[in-house]
Amino acid sequence: MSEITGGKIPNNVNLAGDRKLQRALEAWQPSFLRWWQDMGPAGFQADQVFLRTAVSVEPEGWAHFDYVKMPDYRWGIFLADAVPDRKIGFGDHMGEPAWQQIPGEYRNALRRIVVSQGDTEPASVEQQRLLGRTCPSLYDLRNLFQVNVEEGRHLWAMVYLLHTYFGRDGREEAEELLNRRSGDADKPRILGAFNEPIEDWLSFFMFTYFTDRDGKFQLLALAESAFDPLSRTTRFMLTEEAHHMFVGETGVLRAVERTAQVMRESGKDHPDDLRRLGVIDLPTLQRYLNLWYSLSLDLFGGEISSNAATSFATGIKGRAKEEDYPDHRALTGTYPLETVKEGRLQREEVPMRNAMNEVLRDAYVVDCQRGVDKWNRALEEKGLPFRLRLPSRRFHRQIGIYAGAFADPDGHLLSEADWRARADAWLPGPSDRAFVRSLMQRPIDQPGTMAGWLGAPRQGIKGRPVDFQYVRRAEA
Ligand code: BYC
Ligand code: FE
Ligand code: FE
Repeated sequence: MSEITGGKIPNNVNLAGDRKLQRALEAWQPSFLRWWQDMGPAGFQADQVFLRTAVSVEPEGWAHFDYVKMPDYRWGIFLADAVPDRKIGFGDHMGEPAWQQIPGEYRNALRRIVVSQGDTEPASVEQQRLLGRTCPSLYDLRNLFQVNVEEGRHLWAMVYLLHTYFGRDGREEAEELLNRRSGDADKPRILGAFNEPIEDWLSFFMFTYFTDRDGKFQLLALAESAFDPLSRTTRFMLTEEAHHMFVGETGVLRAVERTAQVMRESGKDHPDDLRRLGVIDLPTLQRYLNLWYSLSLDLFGGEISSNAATSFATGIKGRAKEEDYPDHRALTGTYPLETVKEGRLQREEVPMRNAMNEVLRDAYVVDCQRGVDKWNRALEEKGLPFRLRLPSRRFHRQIGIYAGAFADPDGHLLSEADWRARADAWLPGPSDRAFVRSLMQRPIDQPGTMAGWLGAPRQGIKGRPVDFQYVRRAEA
């Protein structure tokens, strides 16, 4: 059963029963709030936002919806209910009791993973901090802030683990999580995609579709962890994550629908004509998709990884939905990979444990395709022949075996010169970005009104209508 104790930090971990830990987290809290004021959504901290707050882990009723000023949001610490007598489900320790404390020999490896996970959460808030100024509707503005406050809570989730289980090192890492900055030359965030700018709402929707979905799969893999507090923490984080991906999927869908509608009404399909009509042409949507998909593929790490093998062997990190796999030790068998040797593709059999990053990426790719299919159904319904698609996983990679190669979206290898000559057709260039930004010059802040490039959502939030006042401006 979960129970919420009052006090400064809402939680179901009986913080009041551990005064030392409670003091340490209460000392970190002002630093977090300072970071939120400096790096959280710029210009909206005094406004009342209709937000969901996690208040327990009960499947029915874990969330409370109401107006709140973001700095007053109740960021809490919640672990999913314990599974009684939970056993380790994979790797060399399979069948042994799950760990309630960290075995000393695995401390560094676990800390690295918790820190990498924790680092992405504030990074995404930093990346998105200026978007409110150009929101396409109040409904979307509210969704942006919902995502932002929950990424803030995910940071709390990892800081709880660092403070509780990693001693002084953990406390230092918790401070550092507030000191790195997305895109900073000297103190960047740890993983690649979290240093890329998100300057427009199309990027935001692509990010929440593709990059938050990396979050889903990493969290699913960590939910299998032998380290039980990590498993319980990530299981509850996944509950919130679903909404972030919904924001991305429906955001891209609404952009596609609006463009398709204008294409039908005007009978035009040339990008220049559509741009003049104020909507995002489909090839530009495809280029943004190519960018955020490839950046997100990189987040899974190298295809061949001894780190991944060690994480699996030790029980630190499993596969998504480990119970669906027949063999939980993965000591036999290989994974067939197409590697690049001297500019050519070549098949290589990799020991299964060393391919665990790729196994997780496979599950991710399948999940990504589902939304793309929905976007394409919207085009089909309008009788339009254009189809969006996921590029090859060899395209535009910066991590792993394809990092030095140059592949087109079909996965064919090219010379660097050929690739560069054609990259403008595949990835957003300066003129694409300038055009997309030109559609987003000011906030659309009348309830129910949508920017011209974006369709209306099917329904509002928590039974409220689409034209509900989701954000009440302080000065209005
Ligand atoms: N950028 O063996 P390798 C989310 C490093 S998203 C820069 O290939 P390994 C969210 C790697 O650290 C989910 N560096 O990979 C979404 C290693 O460094 P060292 C985030 C990278 O170790 C939206 C070296 O390259 N959670 O929650 O298996 C909004 C070789 O490593 C990158 C996690 O990622 C990269 N992309 O690591 C908000 C889970 N990739 O050891 C939130 C935690 C690899 O040589 N992290 N490197 O210094 C992990 O499980 C693993 O560390 C990785 C793969 C998935 C990152
Ligand atoms: Fe998150
Ligand atoms: Fe998220």
